[in-house]
Parts: sequence; structure tokens; C-alpha cells
Amino acid sequence: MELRTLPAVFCALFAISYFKNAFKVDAQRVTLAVQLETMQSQITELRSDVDTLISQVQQLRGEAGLATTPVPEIEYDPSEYIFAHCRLLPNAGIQRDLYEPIVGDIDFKQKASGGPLSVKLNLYGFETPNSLHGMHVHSYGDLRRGCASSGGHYKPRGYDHGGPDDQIRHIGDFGNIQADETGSISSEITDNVATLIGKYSVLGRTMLIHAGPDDLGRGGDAGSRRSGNAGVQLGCCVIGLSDGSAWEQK
Ligand SMILES: [Cu+2]
Ligand SMILES: [Zn+2]
Repeated sequence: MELRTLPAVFCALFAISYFKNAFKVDAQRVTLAVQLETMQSQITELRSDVDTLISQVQQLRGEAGLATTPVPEIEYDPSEYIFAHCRLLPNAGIQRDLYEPIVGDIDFKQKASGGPLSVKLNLYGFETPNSLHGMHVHSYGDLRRGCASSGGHYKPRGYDHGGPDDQIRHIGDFGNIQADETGSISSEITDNVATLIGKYSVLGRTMLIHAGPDDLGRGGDAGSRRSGNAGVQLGCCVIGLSDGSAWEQK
């Protein structure tokens, strides 16, 4: 080999190795891009699996009464009152011969700064004079299948069922209400646990009245600890915000 051809040979060798490396890098890049795309689609799939699982868990929690679906925060003037209303109707989800045609209004009033909740009842249509009926807040304001689709007792804190004066009770365990001799109820009660405000607000949830008395968790069985064995769900309604006029009316 002549000396003067050496630089040309070196140049050629260098060019060959450069392009070889460049091709190698390019091929690696293509492989990585394909892997990345595969991983991205796997992540998307996993995300939708997780979403499905979350909604299944949420549904199960709702059925168990452990719903924690947050109520939107509302800014109130703390010096004002908050009012809510609920138009009670017979349970559309049960056989006609099981339900008593109870109807009426349930009104709520509470200071926006907190404190006890006043509940005014004006209900009619109970068939047995002087009968006792369990009354509770159930988890959801969903009445698609009558009262049954409102879920279990609203118990975001997970405690056992109890009476209104018990330390251990659900948020909306109002205990028993009693019909008079004409099958009507006109009364006002005060509760220190149920609230219209904050994280555990009963707004948007269901007020439910049962055919039988609530044993207040003292029945000694699982049903008692879960819901007070108050029997058939006679009637229900969804608690919604209202102005003060409904409260003043009766
Ligand atoms: Cu109930
Ligand atoms: Zn309860």
C-alpha cells in the first residue's frame, strides 16, 4: 500500500464505523420507541382497570352504608340558617299490599355555624294508631328502585347502629317516631349528630321510614347492629336544600 493512500483508507474505515454505530443507535431507538408505546398502552389499560375497581369498591361501600361520597362544600354566612326539605312518598319499590300510603313533609333547620339540627315532621297515612317507626338517613339519594336503591344506613364513620342518644350510632339514626291515634305524626325533634353542614352532611341522601320499630341496636343480632331490625321500608325521600318558607309554613 502506498503511503499516500493511507489517509483515504483511514477516512473510509472511520466512515464505516461511524455509520455502523449510527445505524445501531437508530435501531435501538426504534426498539425503545416500540417498547415505550407498548408500555403506554399498558398504562392506559391499567388505569381503566383501576377506575373499574374504584367504582366497584365505591358501589360495595354504598351497599354496606359506608359511602363517603363527598358533598360539595357550600359557603354559608355563619349567622344564617340552612334549610332543607324532603317530600315523603310511599316506597314505589315494594308490593302494594306491603306499603302503607304514608306521605308528608320533613323539614330541616340548622344554624350555618353548626350546632343541633331541628327536624319537623308532618306525616300522614300510618295504618296502625300509635305505632312506632324507625327513621334513618340512608346513604344515597338514589330512588330508582324505590327506597331500596338508597343503600344502607349512612355510616361514613363505620360505627354500629344505635339510638339517637347513643355515643355509638350512625349519622342519621333518628330512632323511632310515633303515629298518633289518627295515624299522623306532627312533631319536631332535635338531633346533635345529624347535620346539613360539612363532610358528613345528610344533604342529597335519603330519609327513610320503616314499617316497624327500631330496636336501637339492642336486639342482640347482626341485623340489629346493622340497622335496628325496623322492617319493611315504608316510604322515603331525598333531602334537598330549600329556603325557609317550607319550615315556616307548618
Ligand atoms: Cu332505615
Ligand atoms: Zn343506623
